[in-house]
Amino acid sequence: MGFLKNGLWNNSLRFNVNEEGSFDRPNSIFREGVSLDHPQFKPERNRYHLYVSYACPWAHRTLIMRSLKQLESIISVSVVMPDMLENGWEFGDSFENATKDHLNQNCYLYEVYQKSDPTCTCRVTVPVLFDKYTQKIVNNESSEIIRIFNTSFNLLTNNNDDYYPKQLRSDIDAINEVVYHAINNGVYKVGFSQTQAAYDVAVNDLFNQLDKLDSHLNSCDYLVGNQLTEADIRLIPTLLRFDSVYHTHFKCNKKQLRDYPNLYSYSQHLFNLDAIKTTTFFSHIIRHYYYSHKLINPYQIVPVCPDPVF
Ligand SMILES: N[C@@H](CCC(=O)N[C@@H](CS)C(=O)NCC(=O)O)C(=O)O
Repeated sequence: MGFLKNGLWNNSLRFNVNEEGSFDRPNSIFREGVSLDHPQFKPERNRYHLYVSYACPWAHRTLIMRSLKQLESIISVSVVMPDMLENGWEFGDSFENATKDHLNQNCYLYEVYQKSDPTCTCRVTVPVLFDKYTQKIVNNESSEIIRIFNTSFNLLTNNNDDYYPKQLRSDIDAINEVVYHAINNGVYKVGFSQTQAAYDVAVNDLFNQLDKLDSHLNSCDYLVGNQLTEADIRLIPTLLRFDSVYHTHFKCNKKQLRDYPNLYSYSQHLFNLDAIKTTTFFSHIIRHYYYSHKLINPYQIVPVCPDPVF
């Protein structure tokens, strides 16, 4: 772990917490779009590169959308190694399915950030959408990268599937808001809490929301509108990681996913979609979490996990 300060790498074990001891996720700083109207970033074949970790739930949603929208031949990908230690995310191919940085031949992801902005002060996170022409990061916020993938390259792919359709937007926005705070970011708030009070609040929010979603899914197959939408694509990466890592490593252990009948069958159904199955790598997930957070697992012990259910 670590961060960039004025363009220089600082090694640090710490993550941001507020005065109450609750995890505070910093905002992503690169927030451009890709469109015909954009002054710089136009939709073009082979122009953009996606940096991901197979362990990371935020990166996972971008990989799912890239696959659903048939962007594999238009947007290339590099996959970091699962361990995120003194130098942050590293490139290499010594762990199965991880890759070197074929684009810029960097050793570390922070070098991609330095190339884009040599004086930036920020955390060095995945996913990153990088422009090969200008050598700039276009966007490092997953919720925006999936919107870019949903529409910006339609003219090149002729894939007009819409995972954020106009008539469902307000329902999708509403569920995204709750799922982000209580579940996607919620598991991190539980796991990185530094006071009992912060933990109690976050863990209650998490399981209250999972209870509600389990009831909601009693009568439908998808979160919104009985079709696969962005809301499902944002939730499923967290659910797939739940029993293997969040339950034990982040102390989200009131229940496992398999204890929720509807959420569990919903997760199995989604996992069996090609775009989700082919982008899920449990070996990266398990290795990353138990190895990379030395503050909460200093001896990097990988516990016996329940058998994977997917
Ligand atoms: N808001 C960002 C969050 C991305 C994020 O926090 N990714 C984690 C991996 S799961 C990361 O790279 N963390 C490195 C760090 O914070 O130093 C997004 O959704 O894209």
